Amino acid sequence: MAKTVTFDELGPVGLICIDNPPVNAISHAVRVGLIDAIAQAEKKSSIKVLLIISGGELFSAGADISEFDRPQGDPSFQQLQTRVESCHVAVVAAIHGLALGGGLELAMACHYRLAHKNARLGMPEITLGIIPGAGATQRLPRLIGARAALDMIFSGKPISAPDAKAKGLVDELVEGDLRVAATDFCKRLLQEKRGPRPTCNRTVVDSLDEAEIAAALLPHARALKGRTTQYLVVEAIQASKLSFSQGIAIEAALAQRSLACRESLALRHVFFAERESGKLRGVASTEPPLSIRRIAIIGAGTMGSGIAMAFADAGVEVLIHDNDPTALARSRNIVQTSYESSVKRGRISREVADQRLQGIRSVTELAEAAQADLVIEAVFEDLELKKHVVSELDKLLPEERIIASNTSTLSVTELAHATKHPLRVLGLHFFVPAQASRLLEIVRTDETSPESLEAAFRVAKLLKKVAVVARDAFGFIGNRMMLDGYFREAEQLLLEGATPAQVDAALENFGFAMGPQRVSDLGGNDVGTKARIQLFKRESRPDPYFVIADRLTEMGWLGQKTGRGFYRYESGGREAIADPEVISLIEKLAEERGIKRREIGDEEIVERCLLSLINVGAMVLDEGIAARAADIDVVWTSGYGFPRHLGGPMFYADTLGLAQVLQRIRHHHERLGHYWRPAGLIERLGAEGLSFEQWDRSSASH
Ligand code: 3H9
Repeated sequence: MAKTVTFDELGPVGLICIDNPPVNAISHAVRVGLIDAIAQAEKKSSIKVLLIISGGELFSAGADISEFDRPQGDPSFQQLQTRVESCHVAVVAAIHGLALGGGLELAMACHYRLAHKNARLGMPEITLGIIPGAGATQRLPRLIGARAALDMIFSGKPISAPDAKAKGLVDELVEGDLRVAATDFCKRLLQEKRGPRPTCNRTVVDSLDEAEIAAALLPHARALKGRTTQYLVVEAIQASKLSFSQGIAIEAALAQRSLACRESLALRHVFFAERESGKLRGVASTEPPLSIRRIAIIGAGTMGSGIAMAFADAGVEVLIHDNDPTALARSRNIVQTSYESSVKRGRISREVADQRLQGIRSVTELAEAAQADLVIEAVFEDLELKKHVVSELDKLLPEERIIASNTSTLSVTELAHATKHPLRVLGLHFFVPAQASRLLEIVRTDETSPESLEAAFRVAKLLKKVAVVARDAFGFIGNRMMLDGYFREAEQLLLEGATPAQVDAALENFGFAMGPQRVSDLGGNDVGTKARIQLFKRESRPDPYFVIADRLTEMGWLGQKTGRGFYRYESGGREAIADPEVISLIEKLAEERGIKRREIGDEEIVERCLLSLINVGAMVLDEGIAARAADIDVVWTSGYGFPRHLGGPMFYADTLGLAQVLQRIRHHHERLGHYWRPAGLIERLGAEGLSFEQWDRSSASH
């Protein structure tokens, strides 16, 4: 096995290099290697200073998350940090790329820290539902103060090296070759007779009262809603006022607690699920990968403009095509306004905004768009129109180029059959706003080639989006589950007696970013109605469920954009105000259907909406539309506002236990009728006492 840590002598400097691809995670093997290297160095009287540096593109992404399920063993992180900190010669960490979590904690145990000016340093543990457990809650306050430490740990986001220097986390910034500069720094330490400087010997200069803790939490309140880790972080940081040994013991106990909690299991599940869903499984491309330097978008509507920005933001040249010059002008305006607003908010510089805007070129001839490496059609959601566009593109584009459709409702297979080369056709389902949303559903037909899929994955990587493959079928993964399960049940609950505000509040308290009725009003009830018409037409099945939303559309109560929908909105505002007229309408619709309305509790709302989501999710899995339950979790946590800290609907079902899920679905089936028919997969797994996670594992092994 290749060594993950090497030791070399550069005169008086002992050079310890971590080399554990792909991200230099501090695995058990790395900890052993580091301890060995220090021991080796200490035996040599010629070594007067130690330098810890890493190979590859980053210093370290932190502890090896895949080892969290087992005990740390010897040496533990704490044993390693103590060994580094108590070393009798000075130890210097030289940081490039990223230093995250346990990687930064290792650097904090070193006596000095250098960072390349482009490096970033952060404590992302909270995003995994754990508290930093390798000394950060004790050393970080000693280096940058308790308040700044709290903020950095709550945010989970890395800070820049210059910021880290300003805060006192880094001693010097380096431009150019880090290894050379760090070796020079070590020699300077020797000349200046500066020896070990243990962080643990420092004292924390500031202390935190209740008001300061609340103020530190405030900017992160939304991201941390419903989470428990934040309280453990506060407890650990407060312990930094005690002696170092007392504080570190408290941190260890709290870290252990956080590792075992459900929140952490769920967040770690999503972390690995996202990485797994982004891999092309079971298909092998034989062609060299197509490089994506220029892309064309057909259709300059809101979606087309958003997709154009997503690519321009990634530095790809964009051609945007529309037959209608007015549409192109409107699109230019959308893009310009969006970049203006990013400049005003300080997200990007004016220079970058101008550069991106220039990277998007309007064209009116389809032949010009055909010069692109990949073409995405985003024209109006009309089957005949889309068929015409793809067949024209098929005639113009060389055979190896990919044609993608951004349809959310139509059959990608039918579109593919409108061309002579169905192998190169697939769906790229972007979500609104395309330039900011995280999810990209990649829709494959039975004929889509491995090369086309490979290109789609590269698009996702390029745009930094989370990719999930769905087979072409009604609503793909996300919309199928939403329409046949979650939203359908929300409408039924309204007819049976709940109010829109009650349904939304119950699901928002559960953890959804936004309740279903507020989502409908935001996206436009007409958009939902149109999509359902297309979808149900495609399936040739009736849509008996969305009577309220469809009636609102008929009445022109389309949501926020018209000031009325499931709620009222005053003068273009976004605040959803309960509307008694909507309640009367719901009562009338219920009466027409012979439904006797009753009091419905929040618990019933949450249970029914979630179980119907899970039940349809299991059908999606059984029908092969999604390959893994974990893929469904990725779709729902990254694209549909399902609370990430609950792991996604299928993970959540596993935590409830599938036998229990089955029993409750059967109960609703008996009471509410055919549309609650239990999914065959849940019946099978529930009967055998198995979980979706086990199902994923067993299907991966065949
Ligand atoms: C911690 O440090 C706890 C301590 O306080 C205390 C302990 C007691 N471990 O994301 P990518 C894998 S908690 C294991 O596709 P990118 C990843 O699964 C840790 N594996 O690349 C993937 O593997 P594969 C705190 C890891 O360039 C491969 O590396 N640290 C880890 O888009 C490439 O990853 C974090 O939370 C890890 N720590 O992004 C940082 N990290 O190819 C988590 C990555 O087999 N990591 N892998 O699928 C990240 O944020 C991103 O991976 C990073 C690179 C930004 C580093």
